[in-house]
Amino acid sequence: MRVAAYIIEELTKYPLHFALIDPDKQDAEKAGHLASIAEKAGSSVIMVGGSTIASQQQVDEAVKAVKEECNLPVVLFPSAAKFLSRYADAIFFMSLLNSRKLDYVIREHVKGSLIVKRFNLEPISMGYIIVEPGMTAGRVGEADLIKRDDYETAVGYALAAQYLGMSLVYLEAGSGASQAVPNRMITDVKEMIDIPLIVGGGIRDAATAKEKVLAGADIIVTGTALEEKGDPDKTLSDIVKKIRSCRRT
Ligand code: 1GP
Repeated sequence: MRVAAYIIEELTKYPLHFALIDPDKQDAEKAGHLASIAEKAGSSVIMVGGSTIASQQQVDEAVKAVKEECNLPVVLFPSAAKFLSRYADAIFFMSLLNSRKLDYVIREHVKGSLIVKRFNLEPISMGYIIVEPGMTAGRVGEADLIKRDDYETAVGYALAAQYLGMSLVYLEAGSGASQAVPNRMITDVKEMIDIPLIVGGGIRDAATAKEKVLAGADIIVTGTALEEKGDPDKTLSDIVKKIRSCRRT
C-alpha cells in the first residue's frame, strides 16, 4: 500500500503518532535504534529530517539504518532539495507557507520535484505552518511566525493549504519548543479544515500529547522525546498509548 493511503487508513482507527529522527542529532546506528524503539511503541511512520542537515550522505545513511531496523514507512521531512534520499518510501512535499523566503515556499520544490521523480519517491503534499516560538525551524525557515493568540491567521493558512490542494496541514511550534501549539489554535484550525491535521514541536509527554489530540490533532509528531536521556522506550510507548486511547467518534 502506498504511504498516503496507509496514513488515511490508519487514521480511520485512531489518532496517530509519527516519530521524527533528525540525522544531524545522532549517527546512523543510533537513528536505526531509535526507529526500532518507535516501532515497538506503536508509531505509524518514521519521519527523517531536520533544519540543520549537513549532507545528503547523512540522510542516506540514516534512512538506510532506519529501514534495516524497522518495518514502518520512512517519510522524508526535508529542509532542502539537496538533502533527499532515494532509500526513503515517501516525502512530505511541504511548503513552508509562512516563510518570507520564496525558496522554502516554492523554489526548492522546483529543484526537488525532479529528484523526487528520479528517486521514485511518493510525494505527499503538506502545508507547513510555523507557530511561535518556532525554534530552529522558524529561524532557518525565515518564518513570519504565527503569534500564539492569532488563531485567525493560523486558520487562514491552513484553509489556504487545503484550497491549494494539499493533503495535510502541519502546525509546528519547533523542535524543543518550551510550549507546544496552543490548544485553541488546534481546535479552531481543525474545525475549519477537512484534511488531516498534524501537530508537533514541544510535545514530550503523554499528557501533552493527549491534550493536543483532544483539541483536534489527528497526528502527533515527537522528536526530542525519543532522543532524550532516560527511558525513551517507556516515554514513547506512554505517548503513543495515550494518543491511541483518544479514539474519536
Ligand atoms: C519538529 O515538531 C517536530 O519538527 C518535533 O518537535 O523535537 O519538540 O518533539 P520535538
